[in-house]
Formats: sequence, structure tokens, C-alpha cells
Amino acid sequence: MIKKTNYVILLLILIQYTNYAQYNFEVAFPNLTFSSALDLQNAGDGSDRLFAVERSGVIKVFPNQSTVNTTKTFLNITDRVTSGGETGLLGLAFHPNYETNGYFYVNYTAPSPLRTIISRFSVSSTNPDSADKNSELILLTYDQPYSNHNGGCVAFGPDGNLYIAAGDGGSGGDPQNNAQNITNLLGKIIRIDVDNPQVPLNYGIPADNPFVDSTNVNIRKEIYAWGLRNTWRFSFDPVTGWLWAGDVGQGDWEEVDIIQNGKNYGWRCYEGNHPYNLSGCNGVYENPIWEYSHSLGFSISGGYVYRGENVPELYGKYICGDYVSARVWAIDYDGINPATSTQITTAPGSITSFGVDENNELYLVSFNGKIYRFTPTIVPVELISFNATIVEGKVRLDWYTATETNNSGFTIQRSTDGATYENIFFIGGNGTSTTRNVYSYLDESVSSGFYYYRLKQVDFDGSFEYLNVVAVDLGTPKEFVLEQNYPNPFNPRTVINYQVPVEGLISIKVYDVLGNEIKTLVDEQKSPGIYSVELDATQLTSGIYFYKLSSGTFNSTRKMILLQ
Ligand SMILES: [Ca+2]
Ligand SMILES: [Ca+2]
Repeated sequence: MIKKTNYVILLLILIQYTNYAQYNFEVAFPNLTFSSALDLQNAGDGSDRLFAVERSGVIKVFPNQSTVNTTKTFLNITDRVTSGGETGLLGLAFHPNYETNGYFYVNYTAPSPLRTIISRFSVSSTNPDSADKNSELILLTYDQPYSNHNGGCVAFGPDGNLYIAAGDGGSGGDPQNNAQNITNLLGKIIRIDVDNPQVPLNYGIPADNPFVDSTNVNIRKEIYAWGLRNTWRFSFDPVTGWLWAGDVGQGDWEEVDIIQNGKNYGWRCYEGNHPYNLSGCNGVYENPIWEYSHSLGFSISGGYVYRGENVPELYGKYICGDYVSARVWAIDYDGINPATSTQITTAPGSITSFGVDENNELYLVSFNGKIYRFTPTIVPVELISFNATIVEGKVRLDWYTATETNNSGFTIQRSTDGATYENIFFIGGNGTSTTRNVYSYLDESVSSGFYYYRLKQVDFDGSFEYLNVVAVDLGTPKEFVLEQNYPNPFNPRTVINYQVPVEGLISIKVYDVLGNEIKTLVDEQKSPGIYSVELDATQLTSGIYFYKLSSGTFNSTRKMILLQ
């Protein structure tokens, strides 16, 4: 029994919500193994297929189902690709209108001389799982002076243009000073318009490329940004449109950049935020938004801003990793304040790339032949707060969630002893949501005393968990109260709650319909408080009974029904 004499509002957070996300990776397609996979893309055509890019020059297609056990060869251009080390088929991008035009774009290295080729291919007119190998239209080529640092990423931006990562050409320290030289395409992010070719080119120069108006014919008008060493994977955040890039460092620092039109990202003057070779460096350089030293890894693999639903805690964070150490980080950056990072896991194998499916769920491509995905978070609902306040003698409950997954809703439960709860109301949830949701409920069925409330969060599949508990003290009863018993009708036990405002002798007796006294439930001195007593009617026969509370001049009688 609970007895409270002060009237102070108590707000007790008795149980902290202590579920934490599991940021582990699991094999996404256990029956599939790839050979030197470097990229994973989707076609954005509603087919929910995935396309894995193998370094040798093969693109494999398969349905996005964990049980899949075979792939089909979408494209095989091994006869045109030189591969090994940092060379090979390095990138794939589907045209934003792929569903209607069937165009996709690749970035690969070809031999004699070693060069990068950016090409367009078309899907077969009769087989959606096969490309027409003879449809190749070469858009752009540039020679590679060394076998390493070939960039390789291709992706369409929200502006519909094709962006291409070109490394600085290779060797170490950018000996040809390519990245700072705007008369070649090495060490750049290139941007071209594949839909509006400007003869004799097979592409157009977007009107707002930074050097488009330059009369210097030597300056490459395809340049979008420069000063990059070897951007290994960039991506566009589908929500903000920001271009996130991982730029591989030289000997000490790996960096993440937000790439903007016409900006110089510093290499080979700077490695990360640190001077590398300042000879001739008098430009304006953009700092990375985040960097890590070679105590944590040796080669960044840029990823994606997570916009999926399976791991709500990571929504909006940039997920990237290190090829060598296999550490995976979540970067939080709002464009104003310094980025913060959290290492969220270590991958099971070397990270060559990340990829997303049509639902923006994230995958990790490993050089070990497997593709991984996050194990979906076990936390269905992230509750931010749950409070109880007393408003004119009633209890108002307020809570809000940061994220919800498969949330059918909340059953509000109340208890007077903190141990036994009864359901008092159900409020529907927001299913799956990554925005803040606010809930409130006013409990008018309270008078005085001490109450506990808790939230039982229920999933659509019926599974549930208990969230926070809060407690409130409505103080000493102001008058005698004899509540209706519950359950009622009953068999054979029922509970009677009553309230005592002043100290005195309390009597509760049970009578039959003829007025015969059947049983004494309470007959003792009581101090002010809220009480309950149980009636065990095992020895009684079915029928109507009365129970009466008496104290001094106060009397109250209620009817109850025993159904045996
Ligand atoms: Ca190279
Ligand atoms: Ca830089």
C-alpha cells in the first residue's frame, strides 16, 4: 500500500531507457561472392536490383534479396580494361532517366597508353539484365602517367550532370603537380553534361562550371573542383544535395571534403589540414570537414550520407571507412559547426566501397568478396523524453520520439504501487518515422495519491517493450472515497480501492441482498492515504452483494456482482 502525505509534485525518472543500437555488419548476400568488387550501384528504375562492379571489367546484376544465389553478367568489357592494383573498371553510374533511356556510364582504365575512359553504354533492348557491349560511346579520355591514383567514381548530381573523380595521376607527392594545374583533368572533380553534347565533344560543358568563360584554351572547362589527390568515392546526399568525397592522403592524413563548385581542395600544397609541399602555393584552399591520421587507417573509402530506415540512429550521418584498418565512422556535420565523428564498427574485411539500394539502405563492399549491410537496429523506437505533470489535479503525460520503426503505438499503463500496472489508454504511433513526433495524454481518472506511469511500445507485429517509468504524487486524499470494485462482476476475487482523508477507525463490511453481514474486510485505525483491499469470495454463492465503508459519520455503500 502507498501512503503519501506531502503534496509536492514528484517527477521521477525511475528507469532510464538503455537500449543501444548495434552497428554491426552482416553479410547481405551469403550465397554470393565477388571477385575484387569495387563498387555497388542501383539503377533507380524501381527494379530493386543491385549491380556489383568487379575490377577486371565485369558488372554483375542480381535481385536485392538476401537469399539470392546467382548473379547475371550485365556487362563484360574485360577485353578493353586493364586491371590490377588501382587500375580496372572503377566506377558505374546509371543515368537519372535510365528507366526510359537505358544509358549507364562507366569509368575504366585502358592500356597502351594507360588512360582513363569515361563511356556510355546502353542496356539490351530485349534483356534488362544484360547490357549491349557494342553500344559503347566514349565520352572522355585522359592519359594516366602512373598506374595508381586513377580516381574512378562517376555519379550524377541533383543537377543531372555527370561528376567524375580523377586522381592526380599517381606516383607519390604529385610529382607532375597535376592537382593544382587547371590545364589538365588530373586531381580534379570533373563535371560534364551528358544530355547536351557540344560538337565535336560527346558531352557538354555545364554553363556554371567555374572556367567555362575562360578564354584560355588550355584551361579545362570540364573542371568542377580541383586540388584533389585521389578521390576514392564520392556521393551526393539525396536530401541536401551536398557532394561528399573521401580524398586519399599521402603519408599522414585521410580526409573528407564537401566538394563545391570552383573550389581548390589543397593537394599537393596540403594533406588534410597540414602543409605538405608549399612550393608555389599561394591560392585559397578549402579545408576538409574531417580528417584522420594514419594511426587510425591508411586509405579512406568515402561512403554515403545514410538516408535509409533500418538504422534510424545513423540517419543524416555520413558513413565512411578505411580500406586498410576497416574502421567505419559516422560523421555528423551541419555545414556550420565542426564535424564530429564516431567510429561505429570495424568491418569484417577491407572496405573498397559503400553502396546504396533503391531504398537508400547502405551496403559495404569488401575486397574479401562479400557485400555487407548494417544489421537492422534492435531499437524500434527512440524515446527522447517522457514526463508527467500535474494539471489541476489531473496528470498530463508528454513524450516525444526522435525515430520510430514499425511503431503501432503506445499503451499507457498506470500503477499505484509501481509493480502492478493497468492499461488506461492506447495512442497510435507513426509507424516508421525519422522526424520528431510529439504525444500527450491527460489522465483524468485520478484523485490523490501516488501514481506510476509507463509506456508500453507496441510494434505492428505485436512485439513490445516497456519504455520509461515516471511517477507523480497527487498528495493526501481530500475526502473519503470508496471506489467501485474491479473486476466487477468477479469470480472469485475482486479489489476495492478506498481513500481516507483523516485518521480514524475504518470499517469495510460485505452484506448480502437481505442485509445480512457476510464478511469484514477492514476494521482498524487508518492514517490518511489511499488503500486497497481484496475480497476472496470463494465461499460465497453467486449473486448481488454490497460493500460499505464506515468511518465516524461517513458511510458509503456500493454494489458488486459475484458470478461463479
Ligand atoms: Ca594514374
Ligand atoms: Ca585536401
